[in-house]
Amino acid sequence: MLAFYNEHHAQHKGRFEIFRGEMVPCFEKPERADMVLSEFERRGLGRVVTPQGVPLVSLERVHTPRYLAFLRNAWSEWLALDPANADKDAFPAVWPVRSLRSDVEPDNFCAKLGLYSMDSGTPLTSGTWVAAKTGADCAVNAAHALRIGERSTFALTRPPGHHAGADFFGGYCFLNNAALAAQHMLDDGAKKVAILDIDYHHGNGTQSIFYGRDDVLFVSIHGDPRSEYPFYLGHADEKGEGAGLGFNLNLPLPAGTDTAQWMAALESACLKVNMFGADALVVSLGVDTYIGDPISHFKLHSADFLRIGERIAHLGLPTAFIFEGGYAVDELGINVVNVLEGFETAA
Ligand code: Q9C
Ligand code: ZN
Repeated sequence: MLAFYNEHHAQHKGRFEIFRGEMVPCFEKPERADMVLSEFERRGLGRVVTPQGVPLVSLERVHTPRYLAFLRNAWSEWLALDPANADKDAFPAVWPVRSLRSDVEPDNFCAKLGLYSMDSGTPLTSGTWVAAKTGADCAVNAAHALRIGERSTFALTRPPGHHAGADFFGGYCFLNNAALAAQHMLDDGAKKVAILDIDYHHGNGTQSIFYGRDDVLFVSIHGDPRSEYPFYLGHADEKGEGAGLGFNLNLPLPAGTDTAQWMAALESACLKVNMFGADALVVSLGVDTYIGDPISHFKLHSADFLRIGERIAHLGLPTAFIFEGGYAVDELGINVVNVLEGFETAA
């Protein structure tokens, strides 16, 4: 398996996130990618390379130009408000909810932060743009490598991507790496691409980006949004719209879901992917389904991740794994690399 490593990931390093009225250290931290890289290398799963930079037009296939301009310029606009902001992360504090207008871009930077975000748990920092852009490079390179004959690739990057929409950040995500990978393969001549999202949280950004389309199948297994982030999307009745009707499958599961229940959902997910007849598969690989995860409520064990990788391999598709969530840092490398090794062993 060929891994594309984001060597700039640590430039995105949030200080705190707001959690139940308190500032707590960020769960989404640089050590996460370090753990995965060292375990990937320790097990000798494959080559680790640096991605080629992709042009901004590739990002515009998924994200709006005005959102990308906002992200690129965000830190300098934040500093322009007050030079003392250099030691503070930027957080949104106001949002254009129902009845307010989101079609007019405000000049005020705090207002822009709200327009282009979905929550206050995702700090924007001095290195966010560089880290997110290099992460998108990893994802597009991982997709391209499949097109030129690799069986499996891995975008080893953070911050994650699946909560980011066409024009907003949130859920620790800024650029939707999985969507960028899928779109790149279509632009390169693939007819159909399936995305399987196994992160604990519903991939609301990925779903919304492809909701009206029949060339991308989105299938997600996740904590029921009635009780779990992102709360406002991810229900079982969301099946796609227009041409996309039937090309979106959500499999929400209750808190406390164990290995047997989760693997049964994976079976349904794989059946749907099989029937779609994709040319390639993108896996949003989050391991926050682990029993020891500090912010999630499923009960998968480390050994289960090997079986998950094996099952995905049996789909028989060129597969790009994109790293998403997983916050039990000590076990993170083992859990992620177990999926990859399970895949490689069975492929
Ligand atoms: N303090 C991903 O796994 N808030 N994002 C949780 C815990 C957001 C998770 C609150 C969780 C987002 C990619
Ligand atoms: Zn997650």
